[in-house]
Amino acid sequence: MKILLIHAAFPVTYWGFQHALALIGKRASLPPLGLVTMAAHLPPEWPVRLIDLNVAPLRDADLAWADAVLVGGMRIQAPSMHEVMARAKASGKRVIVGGPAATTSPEEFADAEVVFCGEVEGREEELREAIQHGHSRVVLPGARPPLGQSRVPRFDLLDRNAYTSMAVQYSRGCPFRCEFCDIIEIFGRVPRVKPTALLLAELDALHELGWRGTVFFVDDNFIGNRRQVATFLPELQAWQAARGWPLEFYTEASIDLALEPELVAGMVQAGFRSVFLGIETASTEALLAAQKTQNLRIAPQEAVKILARAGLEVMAGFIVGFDTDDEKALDMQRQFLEAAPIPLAMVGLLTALPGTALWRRLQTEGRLRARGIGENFTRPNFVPRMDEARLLDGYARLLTWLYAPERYFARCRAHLALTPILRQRVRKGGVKTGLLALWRLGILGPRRREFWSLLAAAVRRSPSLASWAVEKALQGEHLVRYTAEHLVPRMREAVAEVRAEARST
Ligand code: B12
Repeated sequence: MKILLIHAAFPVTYWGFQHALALIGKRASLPPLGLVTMAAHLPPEWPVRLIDLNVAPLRDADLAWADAVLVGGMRIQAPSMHEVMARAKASGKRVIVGGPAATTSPEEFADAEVVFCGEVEGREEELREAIQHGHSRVVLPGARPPLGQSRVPRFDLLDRNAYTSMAVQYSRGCPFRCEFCDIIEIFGRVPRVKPTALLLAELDALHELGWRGTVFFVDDNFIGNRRQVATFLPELQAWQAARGWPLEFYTEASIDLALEPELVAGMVQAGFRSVFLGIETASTEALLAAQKTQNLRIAPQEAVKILARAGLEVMAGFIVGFDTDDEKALDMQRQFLEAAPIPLAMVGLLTALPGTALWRRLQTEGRLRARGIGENFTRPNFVPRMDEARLLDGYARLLTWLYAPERYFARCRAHLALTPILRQRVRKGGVKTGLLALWRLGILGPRRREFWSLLAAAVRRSPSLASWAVEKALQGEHLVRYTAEHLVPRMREAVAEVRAEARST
């Protein structure tokens, strides 16, 4: 069987970084790790090709080559997934869909011959059957497999130069029980950890393919199993040291990481340089109601500073639209972010994801909305408690304020003031990226003053921080433009829509 893997296209979003990538000749920030992992579990004699639609278009010749087309993506990629499936079916190919969207919302893929839900590890026979014969339309997940059954992803299938970062996964699952999170529903509350030898073999594979630079550990909570992580980090550090520190890592973790100085030090020593935290809100009331009590174990301002001083830049997610939120809560978000050394602060509207405790509660309360509403980040997909027009208007103002260029660069400088001077290496390709950024942001860009001022401040602290400053300016360019050109105008339309609805009822 000739297998064509297709990673569906993303719309322009905060996380897509499209405005930054275009400046440095890259196509996407991260590769489709799910697809290349799944590919390693296909029969080895089957030829496989991969097209990431965020990197290259799908040509008719690709479809003509394949016997079966396997499509993957998140719910946000669903429009592109349906488009691909229609093309594949029109050329008479069997279509199998899998990955996050198929797993959480199989009913939305009536257009696929087979919807393969859940993880593939240990299910190689089922997967082969599904592709060859397609006996059952929806293949439901079985027990959650131990990660020792996973295989080294087929990184060789990727056009690696098109990405700014590569990705690996050390664990799946998270021990906490936040009401809005679907991770615990999909991957469970007992974090499963990969054997160290397997994870290091994955890094070996990337290294042998010539990858140098950033690698994202896509774990739901990197410290979900602290004991295991504590034994893994020294091995990772030794791996890096033996190869002359070829990689820099970033990951996601719960905020109580800041209460674990040894783990933090271990991460920094192994080459982690930043971490994404779900801070969500400064409102204790909202955190208690959402059962995110781990965030009450340490003041978030304190946690961010501890991590930044240790050498981990904090990226963080924030949520507005909790049932307890009112205008005061939006002000609290602003006050918190005013002083925060968090350049990448991602503020989103609360969304009820299918299968979560939040979804079930809102369903019982009759507050879930029909499909289609709330799927493009501009309205909640449920009836909020706060007056909706005021919530959306407050959210749009918060974003406008947060990603005003002077605010963004002020947060970068706040981080710079805390960060220690750590090992930084100029990477293959780094000089070219730097020069492109200097030209496009520093000479031609609309925010030249902010760019040079951050670069100068960074170099004054240490010349080794120059590449960090360039990276922040690039990311900022996307965040500022996405906010002003895409999200806020759409939010304004959403506010008008809500007001019109209110008038007509
Ligand atoms: C890395 C990541 C990202 C990266 C994207 C990387 C990329 N290029 O795909 C970034 C940071 C950009 C990102 C962004 C977002 N993400 Co994200 N992300 C993840 C994360 C943390 C890891 C994904 C991963 O690589 N997993 C590792 C692989 C090995 O696992 P896997 O994908 O599940 O694949 C396994 C199976 O599903 C299966 N499989 C996978 N594909 C296929 C295909 C076929 C045909 C088959 C048969 C099987 C199969 O095989 C694999 C091995 O078992 C997940 C959480 C998670 N734990 O998965 C969230 C997750 C996928 N993201 C999610 C969301 C919501 C988002 C955002 C929309 C958030 C936002 N509000 O903006 C954005 C949108 C993306 C964008 N660009 O705009 C949701 C998706 C929910 C859903 N049902 O669709 C998840 C599950 C997190 C969550 N809390 O719910 N994300």
